[in-house]
Amino acid sequence: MAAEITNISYDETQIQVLEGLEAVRKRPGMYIGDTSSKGLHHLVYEIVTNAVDEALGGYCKNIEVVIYPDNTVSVQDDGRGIPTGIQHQRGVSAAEVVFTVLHAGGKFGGSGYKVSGGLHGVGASVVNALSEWMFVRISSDGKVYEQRFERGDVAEKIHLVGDTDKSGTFIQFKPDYKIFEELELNFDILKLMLQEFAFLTKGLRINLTDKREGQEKENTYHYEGGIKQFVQHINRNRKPLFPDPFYAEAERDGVYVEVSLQYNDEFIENTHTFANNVNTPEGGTHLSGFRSGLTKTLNDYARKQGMLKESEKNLSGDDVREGLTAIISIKISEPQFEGQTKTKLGNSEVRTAVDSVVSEYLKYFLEENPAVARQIIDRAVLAARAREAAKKARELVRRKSVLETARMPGKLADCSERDPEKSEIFIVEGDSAGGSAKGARTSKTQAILPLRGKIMNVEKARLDKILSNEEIKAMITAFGTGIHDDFDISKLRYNKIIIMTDADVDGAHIRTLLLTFMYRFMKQLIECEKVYIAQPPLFRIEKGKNEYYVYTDKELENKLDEIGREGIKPIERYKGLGEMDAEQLWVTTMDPDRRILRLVRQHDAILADEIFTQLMGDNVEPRREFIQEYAKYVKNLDI
Ligand code: TTJ
Repeated sequence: MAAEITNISYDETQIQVLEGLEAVRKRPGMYIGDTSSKGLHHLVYEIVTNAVDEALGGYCKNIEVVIYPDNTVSVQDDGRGIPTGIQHQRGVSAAEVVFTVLHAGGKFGGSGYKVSGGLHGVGASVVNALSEWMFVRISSDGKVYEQRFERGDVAEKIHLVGDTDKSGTFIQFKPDYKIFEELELNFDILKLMLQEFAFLTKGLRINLTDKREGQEKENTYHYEGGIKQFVQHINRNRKPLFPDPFYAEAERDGVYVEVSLQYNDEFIENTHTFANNVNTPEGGTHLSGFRSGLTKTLNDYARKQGMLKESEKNLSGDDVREGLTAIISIKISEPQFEGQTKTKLGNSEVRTAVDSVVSEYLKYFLEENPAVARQIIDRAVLAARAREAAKKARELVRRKSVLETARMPGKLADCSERDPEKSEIFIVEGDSAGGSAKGARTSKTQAILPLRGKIMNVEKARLDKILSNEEIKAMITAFGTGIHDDFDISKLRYNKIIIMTDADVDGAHIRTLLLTFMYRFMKQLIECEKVYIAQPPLFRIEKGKNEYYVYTDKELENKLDEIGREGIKPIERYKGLGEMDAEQLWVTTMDPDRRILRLVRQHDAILADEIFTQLMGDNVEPRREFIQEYAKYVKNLDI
C-alpha cells in the first residue's frame, strides 16, 4: 500500500510540513483571505478544486455539490478516491495527511500538469481546520472508508464501513461559527464559481443542489465546448458578429493553451484570463501574449487583403479589442502569481506560448472564414476612427486628474477633510434626496454627490460619449482615480463610496447602472472593497415615546412581535429617501455609528452586469427567462 502511495507522489518531497493547523485557526485570514462571506465561500472553492483536479486528470466526470438546511456543504466526485493506505512517513493514512497536514498537496493532473494554484490552493487541511466538523467518505478498490474530524483534529480514525463497486470521494463539512462572521451560503456565489469551473473543464458535469427550506433549487453545469461555450454564455444577451466563436487549443513548451473569442456589437471588452483554473483579474503574461498575437494577426491579415492601405496606420490594440469577448485559459506546472492580490501571472514562457498559439490558429481561422474576417476588420477600422475622438475626451479627464488643481464638479458638496482614509462620499439619487443628505451629513468627513435621474448605460456607448456624460464625469472627477488602464487606487479621494438610492425598483435600477459603471471602468474599486450600498429603512414604528426604524419586512414582523402591536401609531412606510427629513436620514442611514452598509462584492457586480445585460439587451427571450426566474422573488418588478 505504502509503495503505491509513494508512486503517486505522496512522498516526502511533495508533502511539506510547514505549520500545524492551529496556525490556521489563529490567523484564518492568512489562508483564506478573510472570515466574511468571501472566506466562507472560499472553503467550498478549496474543496471543489480538489475534485476538479481529479477531473483534469481525466479520472472524474461528475461533481455534486449540496447545500443542506443546517448550512453544511458536501462535495462529491466520482474520481479514484483519495488514497486510504498508510503513508509510511507518518504512519497514518494518506487521506488523513491530506486533511490534517498543511500544504499536503501532491496533486497531479493526469495530463502531466501539476495543477495547483500556489497560494490559491491552500488545501483541504485549511478547510478542515476551519470547520466545526468534517466528514469524509472514500470509495476505492471495492471498499468504502469513512473518517471524521472536529476543528481539524481527528475525531474518528479512518475505518472500513462496507463494499462498493464505485469509486469517488465525498466530503461534508460545517464551517466553524467560532471563526466565521457569516455562515449563510449564497447559492448565486456558488453557482458562479461552479459554472466557471465547468466552463474551464470541458466535459465535466457539476451539479449544485440547495436543500434549504423555501429555496430548494438544482442546477447542472456541463459544457462539452468548454471555454467556447463560456464565450457564448457571456455574449448570450448580446449580438454576436458571427455565431461560432474562434477556438484554439494547443501545447507550446510545456504550456497548455486554450483561447476562444467572439465579437459583439457593443464597445466594451470582456476578456477573462485563467491560469490553472485560477482567475487572474490582474492579467499577466497570458493576457499580454494574447493581446500581441491578436493585434499582430489582424493587422497582418488586413494588410494582406488590402483592407488597410499602405498610407494607413496599424489598427491599435484598443481598436481590435472593441466589442471583444475572450477567454484565455492556460495550464502550467509551476505557475508564478504576482501582483497586489497575487492574481497576475508572471511566467514569461507563457507570453510566447499564447502569442504563438493565437497567431497561428487565428491566421488560419481568418483565412478559412473570410466573411467573418472582413466583419472583424471593418469593425476595428470603425473603432480606429472613433478612437481619435475618444482619445481627446479621455485626455481631458486624464489631464484633470493629473493636475492637482482638478476642479471638482459643481454639484459635489465635498468634505473638508483632506485625508482620504477619513473621508467618504455618498452618491445620492435625485436632487431632493441630495438636499436632505447635504443637510444631514457631517461635512468634515462626508461628501455628497447628487445624481440627476438615471445614469447612462455604459455598455452601449463609446468612450467619448460616455466621458461627455455629466454624471459620469462628476463621479470620475470626485473619485480622483481615473479609469481603465489609467486607474490608480492610490489617488482615491475617499475611503468609502456609498451608493444611496431609494428602496424601490427605480432605485434598484440606478444602483445597477452605477455598479455596472464601476465594474466596467473602475473594477479595482470593487476588488479593493471600497464600494458600499446604504440601507435606508423601509418602515418607521412609533409607540409611546419610542420610535423604531426597520429595514426589512421580516424585521418589521419581528419588531412588532417584540414590542407588541397595541398602542402603536400607524406604521410609516418609506417609499423614497426624499420622504425623510435630514435628521431622519442621518439617524437611519448616514450616521456611521448607527447605519447599516452593505459591502459590494465582486459577485454583486458580476450579477448586476448579468441582470443588466439580460434586462437591457435587445433580445426578448433572455429577458423573459429572467423575469420568469426572478418573478417569484421580486414583488413589484414593473418591467
Ligand atoms: C491521488 O492519486 C491517487 C488517486 O487519487 C488521487 C486523489 O487524491 N484523487 C482525488 C482527491 N479525487 N478526489 C479528491 C478529492 C475530492 C474532494 C471533493 C475533496 C478532496 C480534498 C479531494
